[in-house]
Amino acid sequence: MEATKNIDGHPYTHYTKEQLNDNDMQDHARDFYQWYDQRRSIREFSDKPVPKDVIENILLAASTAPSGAHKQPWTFCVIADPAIKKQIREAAEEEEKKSYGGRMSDTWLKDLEPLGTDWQKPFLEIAPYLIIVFKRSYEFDADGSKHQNYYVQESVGLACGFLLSAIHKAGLGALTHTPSPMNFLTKLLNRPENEKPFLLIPVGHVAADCYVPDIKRKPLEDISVWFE
Ligand code: IYR
Repeated sequence: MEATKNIDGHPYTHYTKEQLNDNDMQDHARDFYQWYDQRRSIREFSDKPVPKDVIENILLAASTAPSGAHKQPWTFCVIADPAIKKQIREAAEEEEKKSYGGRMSDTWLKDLEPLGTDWQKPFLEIAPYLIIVFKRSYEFDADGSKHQNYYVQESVGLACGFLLSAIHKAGLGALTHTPSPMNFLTKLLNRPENEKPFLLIPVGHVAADCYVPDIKRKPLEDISVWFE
């Protein structure tokens, strides 16, 4: 067995994966679900510092997500600077004030009531890190022409899922925050025109006195249809 191979003029590397017996597989799948089920979106963060290399590894884990034609169409901006966090909070609250004050429909506001959200976003200054995920719709080729990326929404969504998993694994909490519209982040962080903000994710330790809504996840029969 060769470790590497050339197929149709392209390099390939041999890939193996540990096979589990059915018992171990059942244990792993159940344990993973039960561990995942403990993840919650939080809005109450501790300001306790988090080592920088933890965030670096969380980003590396996110970047292992599959992406259309392996274009990896994401950029993660990491904000620890209190002055920038303050600017982000102020700009986000300005948008949210307008959203909660009339831009969101009554049905939407009613749907949010059990989550207890409002226009105020103190966690944007309290959480030690803000990760702002940008999607890259296209790239600039060396000659300056544009090269479209593929399935950008799906790819970046997957990377964000991986990111949230890595945050959970590190014992930290996060919120998938979507101040709307988010284009103030492009300006504030001086991002190039091919990047658009996708999600704003505060990351940090869960506050000692944190409460989350007592909401339930849908049971398997409501989320799956089986054709056997
Ligand atoms: N972006 C607002 C409103 C909001 C919208 C949804 I959908 C949520 O699940 C939660 C909040 C905010 O972040 O408050």
